[in-house]
Amino acid sequence: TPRQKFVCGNWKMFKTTGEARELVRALAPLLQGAAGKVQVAVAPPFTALAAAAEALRGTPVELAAQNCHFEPQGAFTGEVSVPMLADLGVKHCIVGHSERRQLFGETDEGVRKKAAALLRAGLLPIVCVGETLQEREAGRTLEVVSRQVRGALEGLAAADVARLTLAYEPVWAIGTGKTATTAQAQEVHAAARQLLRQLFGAAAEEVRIQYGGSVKPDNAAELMAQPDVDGALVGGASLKAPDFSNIVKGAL
Ligand code: G2H
Repeated sequence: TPRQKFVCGNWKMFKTTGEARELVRALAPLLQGAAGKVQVAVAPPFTALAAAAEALRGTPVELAAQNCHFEPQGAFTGEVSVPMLADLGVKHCIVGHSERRQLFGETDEGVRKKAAALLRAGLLPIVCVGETLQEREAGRTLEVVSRQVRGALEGLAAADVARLTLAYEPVWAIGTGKTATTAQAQEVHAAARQLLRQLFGAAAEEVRIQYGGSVKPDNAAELMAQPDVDGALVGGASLKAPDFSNIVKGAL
């Protein structure tokens, strides 16, 4: 399948505007060769999006946000809408990250509304799913991931689903230094794609499925060599330009 690999850096709650500019400037030259063959994006916090957009101008690296609200505007104190993100040049948006699900009460239904709002506006959702350690140990991984995929995507048109990215991030591998083995990742990615085939037919072949959870320069290439691992969502290692660029090169 000719799915282009897609690597996105999730900066989480790190980097002021000045630090964001600095990181983008360090990153751009390192990625010259690879971006173009691999789709690359960075997701700074809201406050650094404008500065990052400016620093990214003229580079092949794309801009992503980490969250959004599903209404275009309104009395939603503290929230940021999809049109506001589009206005800054944001192309992708992470939705349903496990930190948002666990720490901020985000539900499958909320994730679905956000994904739909992004697609309506022409932005591209990166929809995160993944099981906890307790769920994995209880043998419930595929059941949990299926519920999350259905919950986030059911009701969407196949043509829209084809444009989005799914990110499989086992919660026990996030920021812990524990990475899923390539076999563990491939098993879940293949099951997720099979479910997408059932729900959306041929569109499933176009959906990129990223792996996330302690992706590092030394495990990225092997993970992304799996047939259903189409890229990576990178947290900690995306905050250092050489590490992130080496991860991107692992997709080549
Ligand atoms: C998972 C990942 C990025 P890290 O949250 O989304 O973070 O690579 O630090 O485990």
